[in-house]
Amino acid sequence: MRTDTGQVINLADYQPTEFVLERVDLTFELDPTATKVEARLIFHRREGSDPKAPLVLDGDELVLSGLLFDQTEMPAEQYTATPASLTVRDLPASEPFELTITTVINPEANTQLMGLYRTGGIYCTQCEAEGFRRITYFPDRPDVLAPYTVNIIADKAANPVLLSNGNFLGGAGYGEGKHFGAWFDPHPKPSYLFALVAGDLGVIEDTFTTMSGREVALKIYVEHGKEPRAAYAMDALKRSMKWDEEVFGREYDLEIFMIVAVSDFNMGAMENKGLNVFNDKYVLADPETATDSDYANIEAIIAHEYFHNWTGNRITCRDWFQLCLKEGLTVYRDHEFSADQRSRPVKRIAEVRHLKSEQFPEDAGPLAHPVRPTKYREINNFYTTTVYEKGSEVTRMIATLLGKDTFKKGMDLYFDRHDGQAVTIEDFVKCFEDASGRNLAQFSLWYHQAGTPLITASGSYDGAAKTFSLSLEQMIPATPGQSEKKPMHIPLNLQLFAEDGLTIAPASVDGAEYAGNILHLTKRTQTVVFQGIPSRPVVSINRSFSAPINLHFDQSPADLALLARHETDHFARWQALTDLALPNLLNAARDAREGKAVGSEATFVDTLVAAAADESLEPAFRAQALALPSEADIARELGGDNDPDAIHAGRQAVMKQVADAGQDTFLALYDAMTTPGAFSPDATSAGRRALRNAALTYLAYAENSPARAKAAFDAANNMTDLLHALTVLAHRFPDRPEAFEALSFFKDRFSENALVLDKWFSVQATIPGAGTLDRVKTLMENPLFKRTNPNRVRSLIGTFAFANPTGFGRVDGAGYRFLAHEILDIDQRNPQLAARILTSMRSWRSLEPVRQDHARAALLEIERVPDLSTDVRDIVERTLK
Ligand code: 0A1
Ligand code: ZN
Repeated sequence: MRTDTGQVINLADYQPTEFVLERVDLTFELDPTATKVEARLIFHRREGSDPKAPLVLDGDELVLSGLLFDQTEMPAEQYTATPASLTVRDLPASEPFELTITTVINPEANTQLMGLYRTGGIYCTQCEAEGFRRITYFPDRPDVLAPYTVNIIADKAANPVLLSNGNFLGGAGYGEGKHFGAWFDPHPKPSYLFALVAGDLGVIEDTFTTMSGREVALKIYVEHGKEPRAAYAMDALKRSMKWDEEVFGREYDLEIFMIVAVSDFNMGAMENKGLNVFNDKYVLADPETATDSDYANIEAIIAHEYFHNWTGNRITCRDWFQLCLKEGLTVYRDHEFSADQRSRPVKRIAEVRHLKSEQFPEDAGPLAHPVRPTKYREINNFYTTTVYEKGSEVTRMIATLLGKDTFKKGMDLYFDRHDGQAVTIEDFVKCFEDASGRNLAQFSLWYHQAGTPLITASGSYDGAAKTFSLSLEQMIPATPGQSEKKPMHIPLNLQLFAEDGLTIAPASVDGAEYAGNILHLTKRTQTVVFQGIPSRPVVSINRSFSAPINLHFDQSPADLALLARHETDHFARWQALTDLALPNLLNAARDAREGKAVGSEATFVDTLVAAAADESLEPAFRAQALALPSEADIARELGGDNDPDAIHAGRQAVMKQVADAGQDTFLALYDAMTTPGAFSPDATSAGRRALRNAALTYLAYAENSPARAKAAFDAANNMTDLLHALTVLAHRFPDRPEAFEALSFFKDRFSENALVLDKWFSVQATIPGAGTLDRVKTLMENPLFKRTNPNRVRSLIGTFAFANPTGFGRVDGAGYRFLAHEILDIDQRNPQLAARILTSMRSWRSLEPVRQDHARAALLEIERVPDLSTDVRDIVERTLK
């Protein structure tokens, strides 16, 4: 394990390499414990660079077993090799030279899952961000681009499939029982996009004809027997390829596009050129084993990785500080794809829910960092929701500010200008400035200032003057390393409504640029005056969530109810319903803490139940409306001194009140929202299932009995319904035999399916209450719990820590101590996984004092350990700061 070096990398220190890499030729002789890697690298010294400078290559736990210079052995005094670097001196001043580097690595022993490792009997690589240096010594940084040739030699019976990036050159037998395959990738790429896969795999095949008429072979490799479960992924891939041509004008650029699904993977998936490697969770699906949200995730992640071919691969990052250049943009692209494939407002609601529940807490806590950071200690810890999701929101704001056509012009310019390059955020933004003629300097603060802006708004209507004044103030909270913030350029989609629900168009607007519904907020405080307003308006601010901000705007329940009924933007309708719900949930948490009875406002309850029954609204929207803000959402809104038990009790009470008030509606929906006929994962059917299941949740509160959920469990013919019924039983009636029996039936039925077993672990990890910790510990003793499988570890330990506020956050601190213990154990094998799960502690300072003390003690227990990985050391120290 690479333990902490404590080195901080600064953006300001960026320098191009001294040497230019021209070509890479790799030969792998695969062996489970001793794979020989021969890397032939052709370099020349960069023009104008120091003619005496040595060549320094990166390594990580490497042992050099041979070094040739232009095919002859290199004298020992000319180089120094350590596990972490290879330094070569006295190299030619200008002419190209070839180094042949031989290393021997042990894939079987690679439990970090970075570099070349083994999973389910196959060889697989993961090189982003700095995994290639675990394979061979290399200038392992994203601004070193070269074409690669890859030769793979392996035992033929065990590894009939030999894959790498690019186009297949050919293969043949290679001595006794062995064979080889050769691949060439003509597109210069950085090492983080290298991939190799070898083993015995099943495959499904298809083709795609590109916009210029080229036929591309499409292959998805899975474990034998799982081929039928890859069909949906293939369909999503073809739709992604088509969409990228139609919407972004991007055509695929190799003869073949491959996806491999593996069961041990640290993240969701990886966009290696021409050879995407996926966590099998995001490839495999069938109605019996995958939920509607699994299908939606597969569609989104297949698209995301495919879209990286242009945004990430053809144009890549100059350095890792620019990670959002590829990630923020590609998330934006996959969001737009899903919005086009499904319901745009429902997709937007889901995105914003995710952003608020994951990114907002990150931005408000000790791990807050800018979308484009300026320093890091461990780059693996920067694959964050800030870089991804807030990065996507920043791209979305550029599109909002410029308008669709100009945004498209800017994107086209970006693809033209920077194809084949490794670039920066400044290069990206410049394309939009050039395409639009707009100065985006102030807007760029979104990349550089961390923290979620808070906008406080207040309005006043002058009936005599027929004007409506809106005062807006922006405040960007202090974040680690950034105490002072400048005002930002914030695009607010805004619309005025009359009391009858119709839109009002102002005659003119003073005090801010306002065009196409977008109000440009640029100053710390700004008063905007809308002229020619015939009656007191109801204002809808930040429609479609045009800016990722917190908004404080005191609106009466009656005004919110009007927006919930009449807003033409359905995202804003959902927002109004949420704004109606929130004060009730906050009060309920306060009342529960003080032992008072909880009561909900009639306007809120009635409006919510009416929305649920409103047949003019799509079912998926109604299901989103019924899913009240989560306990984590409530905690975030409360802001501090949080007591998870009180938040839970308060929310339960509100759920019960809504359930009682809407019982007839929920019964009617439960009966009506069936999906007869064969299962289809399409958005409309999924929406009906979501609404029916939301009704079931409320009915369990109203009826206070497991009977209906038990019947639903028995009748379910797809995983969405089955898992929902199981969750209702386990979470609402954990001590009843119905719950126990359903859990045991579920486990027996799916004991052979790892992805479904993950769900079984997660359902139990999220049972509310202090008793769940013991349940989690017992589950860890179950032979089905596999410590070496990241999905399994996340499904039990990760889910418990991230998604069970009352169980994990029990008042005696045992949950935090348990986590500390497990993090130290996981860190021994897989630092990335350990560090990621540890980020579940990011909001510890917003707990009430007793829990805070326990949380701090648990963090200190981790910090005290001397041989932590860099990954965990970095997270624990920043979390404690
Ligand atoms: N670039 C990938 C995410 C990714 C990052 C690091 C990894 O290392 C374990 C793996 C994948 C994406 O955005 O999909
Ligand atoms: Zn990505």
